[in-house]
Amino acid sequence: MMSYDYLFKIVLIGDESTGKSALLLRLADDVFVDRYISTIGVDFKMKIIDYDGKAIKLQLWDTAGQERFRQCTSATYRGAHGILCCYDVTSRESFDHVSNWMDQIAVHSGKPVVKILIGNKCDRQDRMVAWEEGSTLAEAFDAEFFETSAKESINVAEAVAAMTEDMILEQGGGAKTAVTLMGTATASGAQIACLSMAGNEMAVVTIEDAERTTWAKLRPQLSRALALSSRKAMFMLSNGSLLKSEDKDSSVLELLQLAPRERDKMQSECSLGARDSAGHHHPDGQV
Ligand SMILES: Nc1nc2c(ncn2[C@@H]2O[C@H](COP(=O)(O)OP(=O)(O)OP(=O)(O)O)[C@@H](O)[C@H]2O)c(=O)[nH]1
Ligand SMILES: [Mg+2]
Repeated sequence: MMSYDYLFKIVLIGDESTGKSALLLRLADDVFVDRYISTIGVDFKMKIIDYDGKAIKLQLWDTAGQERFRQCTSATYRGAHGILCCYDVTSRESFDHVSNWMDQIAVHSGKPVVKILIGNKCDRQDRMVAWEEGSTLAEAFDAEFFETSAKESINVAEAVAAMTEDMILEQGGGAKTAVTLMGTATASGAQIACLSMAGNEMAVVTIEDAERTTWAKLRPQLSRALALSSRKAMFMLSNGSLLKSEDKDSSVLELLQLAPRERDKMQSECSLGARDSAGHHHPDGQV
């Protein structure tokens, strides 16, 4: 058997037909099946992923969304490190039920658990729930948010990478590395490049409308770069202050501290400092 550094239990929950089994299949076997076969009770798969040079073994529990299985599925929450709570972006009803599912987590999980809200089927044109609605709801439940498509393989691995990062943190691992976020304002928006300590460029995200793009929107886009670079990143603004959760709605321009009229010539830098195991912050990334 392959050895591993971490073992995490992840449970998929949410209304029936939101695509939990499809997400599981995409994650574990990288396939998609169009036919709907409603899950009976609980299904289970194992997957080993590489994260930050470590082998992470994921125990993936796929539960039935149907009401009649509720008692048996809620028993699987116990001992979970992470819970993926899914709705279907084409089903308003499944979105309205998210808060019930979140309440279930609070009742049954029994310890702090990493939660991710998933708006699945984002490939479909007939959506009923806007991205912003999902993002706002996720924040209310202190969960990260991703819109995914199990069908087109969009954001599925990214959501799990973000979850893995948080689960490792929960286990007490402090950040040991840091990356710098370089923001360059352009005439129409902004570009943000993630640079590692060694100076390798890891990701460049172009923002079309920097005034209206918020940090909360940007986070999923940067998560892959962050996942590659550090276990936990603390964002520091150019004036040295830490980015707090209240800042999440600030526009990228504000965060980069660029005055709109100056944005063509100015280059602003905000760095991702590192935190040592005692939680102290190291702006230069040296721990
Ligand atoms: N277009 C599209 N269809 C999807 C996606 N994910 C799942 N589906 C389809 O939606 C239907 C339901 O998917 P499942 O994964 O079985 O749903 P589930 O949440 O496991 O449902 P229960 O097991 O009953 O709780 C199937 O027909 C899937 O093919 C997606 O990302 N995009
Ligand atoms: Mg299923």
